[in-house]
Amino acid sequence: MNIGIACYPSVGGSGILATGLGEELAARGHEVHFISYERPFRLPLHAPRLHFHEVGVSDYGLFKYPDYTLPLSVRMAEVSRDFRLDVMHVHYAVPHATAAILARSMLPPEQQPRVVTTLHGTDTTLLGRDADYGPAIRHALNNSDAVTTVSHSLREKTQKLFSLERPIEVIHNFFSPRAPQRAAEEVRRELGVEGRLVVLHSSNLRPIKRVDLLLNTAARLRPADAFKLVILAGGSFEPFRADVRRLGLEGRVIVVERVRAIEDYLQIADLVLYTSDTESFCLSLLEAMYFAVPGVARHVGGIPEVVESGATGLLVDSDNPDDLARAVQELINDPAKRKAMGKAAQERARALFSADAIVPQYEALYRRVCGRGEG
Ligand code: GMT
Repeated sequence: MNIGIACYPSVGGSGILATGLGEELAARGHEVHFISYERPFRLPLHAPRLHFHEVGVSDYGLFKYPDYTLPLSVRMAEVSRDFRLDVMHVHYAVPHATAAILARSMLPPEQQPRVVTTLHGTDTTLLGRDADYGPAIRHALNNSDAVTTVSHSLREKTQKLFSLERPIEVIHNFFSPRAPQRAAEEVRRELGVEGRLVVLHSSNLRPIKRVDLLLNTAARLRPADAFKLVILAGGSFEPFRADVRRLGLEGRVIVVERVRAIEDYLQIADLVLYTSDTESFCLSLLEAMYFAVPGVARHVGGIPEVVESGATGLLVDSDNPDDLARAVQELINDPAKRKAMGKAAQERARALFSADAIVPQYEALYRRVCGRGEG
């Protein structure tokens, strides 16, 4: 099939998932066309059947705010027409779903691709609730040929919020780990964490991630010099420097920015810690599971669909740092338990959230919306 994929190209779960999906689809013989304002950062430069089409954004002086939706929809229509796309699969509704619906309506019926929209999280839970976005998102979802969410939890929230006239299908995320680019010892040396236990956190640091809670939890861990909290920051850490000082965490928190090869850091992690108020899935937890690293996280959103608490990690039903620290401490104090949970986490990731388990579900969906049988 000829498949278009629109996604955010920068570091972020929806873009990582979309890029991984495109690679897997190309490996399975499909022609895959990525459409975005920048090349997705994990997209290989040269790979058979993988193409990238850049969207130009105008800096026309009349505009107070640059517009992305219209040039995106024009590019989508061009790529659909020129490469005879069967499906346009958009990741994250805003603005991709709206642009795809507009692109489709610009084309004559025989050139129109089927539009599949995958909701990833805040496109429902934050923007969906925003009166300035909600009606446009609802319109785009109702006019998509299929809508998927990355967890049952997100499906429920989406149904409740939008009361769509159509079913929503759940297709969980997957991850295909790559080999680390650097040796573990080299990464440890770079970070200065030799001989220390590494607690890893990787996120865009937005308010929903609750970095305040992350730091307050870390400040309670003992002995204080036994661990380092390594934060892979997809956003500015500056607003949190004062918290680090106030909590006496200087020297124990290491911030790394602009990480491209997440695998380099996953290979040296002993556990991961996520304190978000909500996560539709938390792809970062799955990435860690692939490296046999157990996670501690809050029991929110779709996280319980990813982590089986007590078996492949520990989920905490509280936003109290004492409760979170107790769970982390349990894994710090008991290396055997940590190891066993990590191994179980890796097995669960491979069994439930591998490309082989998930990608055929998308292929079947594409075939169905194109009227090529149930798949
Ligand atoms: O929705 C977002 O905040 C952005 C999005 C992203 O692009 O990183 O994250 C969401 O999608 C990921 C991939 O499906 C999920 O793993 C994240 O849990 C989800 N974030 C939230 O729900 C807050």
